[in-house]
Amino acid sequence: MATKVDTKPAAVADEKLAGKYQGLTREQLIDAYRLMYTSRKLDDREILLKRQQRIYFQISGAGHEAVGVAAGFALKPSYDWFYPYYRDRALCLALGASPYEMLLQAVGAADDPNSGGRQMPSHWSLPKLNIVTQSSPTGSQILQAVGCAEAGRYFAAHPEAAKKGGDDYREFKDVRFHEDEVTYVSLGDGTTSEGEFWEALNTASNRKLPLIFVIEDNQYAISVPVEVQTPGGNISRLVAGFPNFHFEEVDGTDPVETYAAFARSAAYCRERSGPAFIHAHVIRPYSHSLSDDERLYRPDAERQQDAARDPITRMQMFLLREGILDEKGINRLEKQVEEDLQVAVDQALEAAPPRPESVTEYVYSPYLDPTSAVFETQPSVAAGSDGKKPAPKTMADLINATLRDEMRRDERIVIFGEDVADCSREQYLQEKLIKGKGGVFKLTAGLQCDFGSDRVFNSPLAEANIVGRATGMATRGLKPVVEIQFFDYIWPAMMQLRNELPLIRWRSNNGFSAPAVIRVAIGGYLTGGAIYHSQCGESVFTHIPGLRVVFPSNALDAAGLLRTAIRCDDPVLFFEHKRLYRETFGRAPYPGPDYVIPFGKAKVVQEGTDISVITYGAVVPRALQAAQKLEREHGVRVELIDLRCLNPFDWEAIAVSVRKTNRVIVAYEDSLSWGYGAEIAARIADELFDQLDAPVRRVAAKDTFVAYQPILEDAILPQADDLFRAMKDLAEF
Ligand SMILES: Cc1ncc(C[n+]2csc(CCOP(=O)(O)OP(=O)(O)O)c2C)c(N)n1
Ligand SMILES: [Mg+2]
Repeated sequence: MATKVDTKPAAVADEKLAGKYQGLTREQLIDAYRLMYTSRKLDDREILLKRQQRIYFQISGAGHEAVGVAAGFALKPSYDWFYPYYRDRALCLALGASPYEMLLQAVGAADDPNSGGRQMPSHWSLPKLNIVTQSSPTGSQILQAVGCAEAGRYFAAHPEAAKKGGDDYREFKDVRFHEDEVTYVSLGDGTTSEGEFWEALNTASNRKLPLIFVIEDNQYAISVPVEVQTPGGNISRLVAGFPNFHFEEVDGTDPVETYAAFARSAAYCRERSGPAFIHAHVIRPYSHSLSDDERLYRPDAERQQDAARDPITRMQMFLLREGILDEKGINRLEKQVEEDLQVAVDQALEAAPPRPESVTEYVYSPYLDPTSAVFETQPSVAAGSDGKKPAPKTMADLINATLRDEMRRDERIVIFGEDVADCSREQYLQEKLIKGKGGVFKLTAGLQCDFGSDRVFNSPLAEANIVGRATGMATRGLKPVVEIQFFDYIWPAMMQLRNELPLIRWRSNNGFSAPAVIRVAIGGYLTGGAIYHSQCGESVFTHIPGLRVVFPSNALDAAGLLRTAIRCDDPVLFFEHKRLYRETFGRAPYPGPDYVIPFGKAKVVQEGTDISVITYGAVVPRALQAAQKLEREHGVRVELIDLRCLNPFDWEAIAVSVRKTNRVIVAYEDSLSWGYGAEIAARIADELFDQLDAPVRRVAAKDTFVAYQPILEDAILPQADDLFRAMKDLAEF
């Protein structure tokens, strides 16, 4: 249903009505009521189905129907972009989603176009309509919508970048954009308390993005009233100072007034004047969800006041009063809606459930496997101009060179993060007054100068902002390669990293994907780095399905793996050890612009026959030092394996080595307990038990924090001496 009519005010057929109903025609007003009524009745049907235990969850859009339909009329499906929240049933219907598609999600059917039975009902995701997969954490959609709006604008400025090809992720990522497209994002009044909301306002305002924020203010967040969330009780008053915005505050139970607010806001955004903010006052007549009974915290009088503003009744009265429909017409429309719904319900209840074997589908890209032989290449080292072998470079140099070459090759790459630009005040660069910064570790130095400020720029000091925007951009087909300045400060982005970025593909059943790259400076051994500049913690992230995690120990691997990260079709967390950035160990000449290394392939750093040491990152050079000493002094030959990639990891290489040596140490820099080595040790114990001549040992940091005083730091982090002792012990076991 939901035949979409052209809703541009300029295209109004009946001129006489143009002023009267804010440009909406009689047919549109009838259609609005049909959509609103369908939305409400669909909620009612789902509630019944839940009570009959035929579906497993229900959350309604009741009371929010008018604002949804108004937005749906003012904006364009499959043209504009939508980041709705769970109360936006009427919006999705107005954009063209069918009740049947919604019911398929409620029953958890294989054919559910939103998620294939993976997400709760009202978690909208309809690629054909540009309705982008939503999740359950309140507010995590907002920064992604910012990134989406940025991506649309970027493609408009760089249309060549939208082209397919390139023998990489771009082959599988269709880009669609329109010069004057708008992004819609909605949230509840309670959700305005989330920090990510304010981070999004910041960037939308600063960058004058074509983004409409919609606050559906029903005065409650479950049982918590708006004045507890919002000082003064009115969000419009708080945000009024943000520059560049067009603001609207409306009665969101009135579809005509709300439509006008959306039409003005959309026009403002389409002409690229900046973002818009629509604060719509709505009601919530059905409690928060079926698990909530609002009578426990709202007296009858208050609830009755809300009921008097019910948008369904109001719209019905409006149509009657204006003579647009008479009672018979209303009855006919309602009857038709209910009959259609019955058909949809009957059909949905018959729908087949998903296959249990399908649960691991789309955790990663089904199109491009970064572990495959396609990514096996050899370095191609060009001789210097004097014909001599080029000088070995540091890891920092090669990462910088790789970023530069990839940016040249792929115009979809954008780089942002804290301090990554050469200089935000461009005129200083133009007037050659300064040299430029390019990252606190200088990894991005010169990239802004080479590729321009719309491809390399500073973010606000807000890590969720960085990862959330990157997720939105990657969803649209850009390749953000963003930087988290210190691993120690990745935690504000944890919601995006745990619940969003790596889940986009799986939860949308391959409807969307977000293959962004997050570079993170990690690790200790800094002499003075202390607690908050030395952290590891990689196992927190290897525990997240859907996220590739890479941790190189030397310059050559960093170059090859970073290139694979950029070209691949999955989100990648790329750890760069700060201590290794400029180390003498592991320097290499630049391996050329096409050097890639497959993920999940370990490197045997040195072969041995007596003990296997499985490690990665900054422990590699320390373990090598210990192994060489052990061989010199005791003739013990250690096989040293550098995993390089932590998810996926090279189980085969470990198994081959353990079968050979029958003794194994897993060594890592992070604190011992629950660390990355626990998984490897468990798997060895499980699958290679009969190969072992000694217990599986772990060498790692003490279960404490990394202290400032170098004596303490040495005692806390695993040193070559600790590794030496553990290797010697195990050899003698
Ligand atoms: C980050 C997060 N915290 C808590 C919840 C649980 N929760 C779900 S909805 C909700 C209230 C949301 O209120 P509001 O933003 O006003 O939207 P409304 O439901 O009123 O439309 C809460 C606390 C959640 N989903 N996500
Ligand atoms: Mg609310």
